Amino acid sequence: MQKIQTHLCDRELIQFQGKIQPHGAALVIDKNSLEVKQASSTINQFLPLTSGQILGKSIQGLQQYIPFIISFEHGSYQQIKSLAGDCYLISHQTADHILLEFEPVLNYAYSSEMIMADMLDSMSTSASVIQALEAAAQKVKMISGFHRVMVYMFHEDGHGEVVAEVADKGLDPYLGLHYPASDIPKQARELYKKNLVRLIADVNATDSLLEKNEADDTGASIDLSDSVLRSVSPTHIQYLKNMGVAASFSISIVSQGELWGLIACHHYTARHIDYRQRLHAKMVGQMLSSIVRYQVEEEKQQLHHYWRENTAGLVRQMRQFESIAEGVSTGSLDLLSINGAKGAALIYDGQITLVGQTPGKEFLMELSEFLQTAPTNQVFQTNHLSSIYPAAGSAALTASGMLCAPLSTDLKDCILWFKPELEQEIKWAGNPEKAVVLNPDGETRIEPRSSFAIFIQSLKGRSEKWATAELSNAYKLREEILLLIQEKTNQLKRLND
Ligand code: BLA
Repeated sequence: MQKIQTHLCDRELIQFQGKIQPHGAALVIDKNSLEVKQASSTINQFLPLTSGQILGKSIQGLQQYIPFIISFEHGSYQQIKSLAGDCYLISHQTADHILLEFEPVLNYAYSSEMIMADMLDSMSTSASVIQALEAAAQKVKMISGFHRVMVYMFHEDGHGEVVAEVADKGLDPYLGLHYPASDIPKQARELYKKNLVRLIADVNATDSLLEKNEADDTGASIDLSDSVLRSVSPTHIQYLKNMGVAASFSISIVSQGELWGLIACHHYTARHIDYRQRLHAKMVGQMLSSIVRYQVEEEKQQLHHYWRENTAGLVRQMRQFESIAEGVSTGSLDLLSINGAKGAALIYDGQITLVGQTPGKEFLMELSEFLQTAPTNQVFQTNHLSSIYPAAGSAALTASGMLCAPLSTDLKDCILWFKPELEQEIKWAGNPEKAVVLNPDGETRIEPRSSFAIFIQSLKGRSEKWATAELSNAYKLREEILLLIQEKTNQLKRLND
């Protein structure tokens, strides 16, 4: 059920709602005719014209109000005078339209040079990635003035964790809390990879509709992906209200083309920060993205490289020994050199050879018999062995995770690697099983959870997950051992002939 509901979240077309947040105004202009096709009802706060009066006019005819529109370049912005005082005029392009957005300029003291210098300074003095994350959260707090600024990191399965936090005194910390993947659905993550910041200035505000002439067929199909005022999914608004948050601001952290996390900010009253403040926060996010890219990813890459080199080394070493068992257990490299396992067993020709921390041989013989009933003869893994083999519960301490490389089709011969149990307690902000609830009205409406009360899940019998690099090394070693076995059999045959 949870799956179906999550799927419903993923389907909402968040960039095609045809509405904007009411602290600014928007015009949608046809690229060819330069005619105003849509106008938000709030346009009269910035220009002495109502949306009705503006619709159908050529943008060139509005030059007395918007004197400096020379460039409609994607992402360009300029400051102009308007009825609402100084405002930013921000321009974006879609396939057929130009989107012009108006937003008030607010008092804001910092220059981009200052933010940049400050960020570079703390980047160069941060001793660890966590310190860099904290420094970035500090900067965003300074720029935005939000009550709480968090760095929210995604785990491999899509759920997230607050890994750094700067919050005003008196607020309960969210540091260390986990949130289910469905809190930020797929299409939102895709959008956030391209559009790096978003502000929800007031969850209680009524959105302003993009109005159009009746005869017009542009409809709500205008793509507001790049809009800086885009109205936000009602489900997410409800989520923020349930959390007690009145304004939310978030900045993407992207590493190697993937959304690595967000800097997520909360305010407990409505809060508008202006376009330049958001640009500055975006800059901090981009710098943080490069730290993550270079430090976190580099560390991972280096480890994977090390394991890969060791795999090649182990293959060479194996060939220098009389038996495979000796080759993978007695030299300077062994079965534990090629991945993060803490124990390994080679089961070959009825013999068991152990390396590191493993369950006893009796247990392994029984496990081997169970594995012979496995529906595959390919490399496979689990980080929760007792879920497929309940008897493993007793050996969880050493063997919660198992990676198996079969060496014969009946699986009598194989290599097993083990990872120990992670003493893990996950603190969820609300029960993750109830992250999505169906609206009582009908099957197709969904709602976010209403309680964020801490829910402790203790994970027993689970190990750290196996990385793709660990699997590919197991494949490689298996291939080489099969080759070696074949060569030895051939040699033996030649000797006997
Ligand atoms: C969007 N969900 C978001 C965003 C965040 C979160 C940060 C981006 C918008 C923003 O800046 O507010 C989630 N916010 C969090 C989390 C923390 C936080 C985890 O502060 C932790 C501290 N949400 C649900 C369910 C659905 C859902 C059940 O709980 C789906 C039905 C949807 N979340 C949802 C949608 C968006 C979203 C649709 C996109 C909003 C948009 O950009 O229009």
